[in-house]
Amino acid sequence: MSPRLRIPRPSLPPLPPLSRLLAPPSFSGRLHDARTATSTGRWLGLAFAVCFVTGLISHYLQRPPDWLAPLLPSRPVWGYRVTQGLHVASGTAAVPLLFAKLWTVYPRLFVRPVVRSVPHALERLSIGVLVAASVFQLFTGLLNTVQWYPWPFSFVPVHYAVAWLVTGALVLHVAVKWPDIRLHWGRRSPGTLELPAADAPDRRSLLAAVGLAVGAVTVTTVGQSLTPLRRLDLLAPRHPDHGAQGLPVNRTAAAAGTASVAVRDWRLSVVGPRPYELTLDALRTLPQYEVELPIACVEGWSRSARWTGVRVMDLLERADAPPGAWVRVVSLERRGAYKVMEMGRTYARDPLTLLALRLNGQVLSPDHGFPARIIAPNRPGVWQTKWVTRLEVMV
Ligand SMILES: Nc1nc2c(c(=O)[nH]1)N[C@H]1C(S)=C(S)[C@@H](COP(=O)(O)O)O[C@H]1N2
Ligand SMILES: [Mo]
Repeated sequence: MSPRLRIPRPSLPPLPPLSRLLAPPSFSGRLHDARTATSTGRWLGLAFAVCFVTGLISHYLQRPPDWLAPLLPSRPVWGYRVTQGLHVASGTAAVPLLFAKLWTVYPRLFVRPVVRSVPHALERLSIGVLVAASVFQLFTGLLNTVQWYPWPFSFVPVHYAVAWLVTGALVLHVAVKWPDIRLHWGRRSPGTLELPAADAPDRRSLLAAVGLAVGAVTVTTVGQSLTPLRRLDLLAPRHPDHGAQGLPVNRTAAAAGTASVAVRDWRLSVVGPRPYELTLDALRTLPQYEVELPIACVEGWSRSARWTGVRVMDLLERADAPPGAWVRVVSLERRGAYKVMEMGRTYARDPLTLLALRLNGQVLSPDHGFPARIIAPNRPGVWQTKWVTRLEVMV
């Protein structure tokens, strides 16, 4: 008789009792405590504050109410470059910070009872709003920097509205948590004193890792606007050096449908008290000025260039525009959000504001707005209108 082959029966580990499966998980250690939450929270709060303030600046420079439009400053010329560079950099840095903060506090999801009282319910609700709005804001903002809009709503107004939602919920959150924040802010918070020695490196490692992640995303993207660091710009969607004539392009002439403009037929028309028209050759015979100004795109990239052309103030004077006049600039582009641009009198009268014909010493390429484009100091890139065909004097 042959020996019986013994096949071991596969054995599964015993299931834990159902009561344990349904019980909320328990968290020990210091990585989920109030002190770690305060440490990550203050950096996230700083990033959100910078993002909100620079976002408001961007909003009011782009869509000023009527009373504000004439007051917007055209100096410093690099102002919008700095504020918008900071906006996109702080928003990008907020992504790893938000991950860290949510990971630190997620055990709070398992707090039982779910609701203790009406104020407790309201507080949890406000945190739900804060988390949802923050995740939405950073996610859609990041996709906007790569000009990808996989949603049915218009980005700018939604981004603006949700910014207020995030900020309101954040102010409420800080107010509610103020006693905790105060307790755990300083180095010698009670948390530190009670801390078992073995746990201390843990928290430091977590914060160091978060700092490293923030540093890494910042250093590999910030070169898109901070051009001395552009060699390190590995992850930003635009590189300041890549593009026709050494300048990135957001909307090409082909996309705008202006590639086939017949230059022979092109005229600049200036509508005002004394209207007139100029051919491109006639524009070239007017006094030309050269300025060094950046294009600072709302999506975060920015690049300085040398522009040559006719001063807008000279063109307005020729049309007998009164000193307080503002200007409406119309592009050849048939459709598109940036076909028509309005320019307050501070920009219109600024000697640096040009109807540019040349870029870095060469005739404008079609993608940069041939035959003529606007370049003005301290303005969002979206209002540096390309393929200009008409200036309308407004009073
Ligand atoms: N007519 C018109 N002008 C426009 C745009 C446009 O879509 N249409 N895009 C604007 C945007 S968003 C930016 S950032 C700058 C970019 O200029 P560039 O392509 O010459 O770098 O042009 C601006 N001028
Ligand atoms: Mo832009």
